Amino acid sequence: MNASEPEQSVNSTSDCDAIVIGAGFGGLYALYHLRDLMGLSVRSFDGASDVGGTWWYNRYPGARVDAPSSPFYAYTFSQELVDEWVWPETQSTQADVLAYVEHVADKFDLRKDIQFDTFVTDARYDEDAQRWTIETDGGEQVTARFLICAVGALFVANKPDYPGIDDFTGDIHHTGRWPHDPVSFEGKRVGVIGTGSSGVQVLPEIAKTAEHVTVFQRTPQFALPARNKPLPQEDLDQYRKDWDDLRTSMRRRGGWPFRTSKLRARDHTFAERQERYEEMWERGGMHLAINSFTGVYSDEDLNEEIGEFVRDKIRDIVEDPETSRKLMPSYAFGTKRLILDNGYFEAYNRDNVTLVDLREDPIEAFTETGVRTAGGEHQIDILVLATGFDAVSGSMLKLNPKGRGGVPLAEKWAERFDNNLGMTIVGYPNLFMIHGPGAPGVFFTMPLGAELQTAWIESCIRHLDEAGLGAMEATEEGEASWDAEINGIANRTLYPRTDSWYMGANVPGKPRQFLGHLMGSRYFDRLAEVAENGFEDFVFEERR
Ligand code: NA7
Repeated sequence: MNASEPEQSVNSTSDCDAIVIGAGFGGLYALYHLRDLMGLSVRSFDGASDVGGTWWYNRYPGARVDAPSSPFYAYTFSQELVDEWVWPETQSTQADVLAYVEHVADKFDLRKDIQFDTFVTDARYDEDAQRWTIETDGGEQVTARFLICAVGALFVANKPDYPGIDDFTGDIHHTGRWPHDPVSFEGKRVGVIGTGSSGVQVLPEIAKTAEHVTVFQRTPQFALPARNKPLPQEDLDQYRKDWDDLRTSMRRRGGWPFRTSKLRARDHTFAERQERYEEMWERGGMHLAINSFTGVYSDEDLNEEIGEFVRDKIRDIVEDPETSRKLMPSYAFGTKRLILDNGYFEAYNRDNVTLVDLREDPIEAFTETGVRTAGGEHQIDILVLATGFDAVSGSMLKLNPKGRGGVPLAEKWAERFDNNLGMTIVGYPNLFMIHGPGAPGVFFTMPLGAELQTAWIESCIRHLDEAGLGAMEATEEGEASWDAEINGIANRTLYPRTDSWYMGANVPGKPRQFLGHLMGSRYFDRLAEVAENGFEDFVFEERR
């Protein structure tokens, strides 16, 4: 079968054991695990036209994995899969990741149980029947005992509502909803709003052909050189050989198999520290953050010193002093998502790239032909919104499941995204989130995180079945103690001091709350412990 032509769903059972919403890394694995390893009847739904989730939508030029990538940003459960897949580069492109996900869907024959181009518009829990009923935008209803929400941590696009933006007559593309037909920038005047990972990745690509690019920057960012290169065959061979051990290390070391530095900054002179930063900068990727000295995310002085080191690098790269000044990040290094770049700062040395600092020169309004800032008019043919997402909680709220008493999640989560173990919610029995708030999600390798979370869902289902129980649910105490755990960990770091999407600060009106569990290894230990202890924190109902 041609991967770009998804097979029509052959599974139209209207009552099944589990419904999986989402066919990205999380949902695909859940479908595979529940269906093939547990023998459950499962139906999956996705609004996209094929598998891939985030990687299906975010196909803007320059999109790549922005964490240690090949071969770790991939499923770990199948040695055969590891052995047969060739990752061409160290930082995988979106196209390579998508090709991989399509391969997985083919290999495990997943598409036959996924209904594409189908949004789940409603999900309701029937307390008497102990079942979930979902409704699709095609008007179909399907019921299941278990509802698995793998709805994506980065799905709901955050779109700015500047005055007049709807009057703009040029093309507008959000990086998270990029068109499938190539967008030509040849000879065009392009505006890019946003300088997170997406803006930083897309700028050098657009600048290659555009007549002019104007970047509208709200917050200057730290970005480290990705130093992407072809993945040497001998490295790939070694990874395959060592896969079992690597997989264990990934699980034990926060998602990646690397040891982080145990060196203490105070045991080294300033000159020695600078030498080490330089070495890590040259190695590229996340090395400066995880391999220079211990405590980069918690030790204010060390953090500031590394921040200044990166600012010096930006000063060295960017030739125009005024542009360089505007690009200086001032928040604590690494407390917004660290960006891996491929020529971002260098792009500002091109004659066809200019930077508008929105802190000094804010957008007043859009016109039909461009943007008016306090400093003047900027004529634009194409507007690229690299403005990010209502991250982590946004997609659950978009689904807005109705739990006990028909209470919509939007009501329960009006002030705080309360949950237990990042997977379960009081009032929403037998509903499980993958990569939801309170889980390691974006702080861990997401494919492996999905495998481990799904394994826990299996233990829940087995527990229910073995004891003849019908439903399980988190408790208020469990949610409170989970909230304390998440915040306790985050508050020992510098993360909460920065306005970032990790804190929900990028979306106007969103409650401020740290959205992830920063210690993946400890998190998965906790899941295992809860299962071993017979789910003490949960309440159960007899099966009706
Ligand atoms: P991010 O990291 O949320 O970046 C969005 C950028 O857009 C960021 O620079 C924002 O500035 C900026 N932004 C957001 N809203 C506005 C408005 N209204 N005006 C001006 N600028 C704005 O999203 P990305 O898509 O880049 O990356 C998300 C994740 O996807 C990334 O971490 C990877 O894991 C993949 P701010 O910093 O909030 O001031």
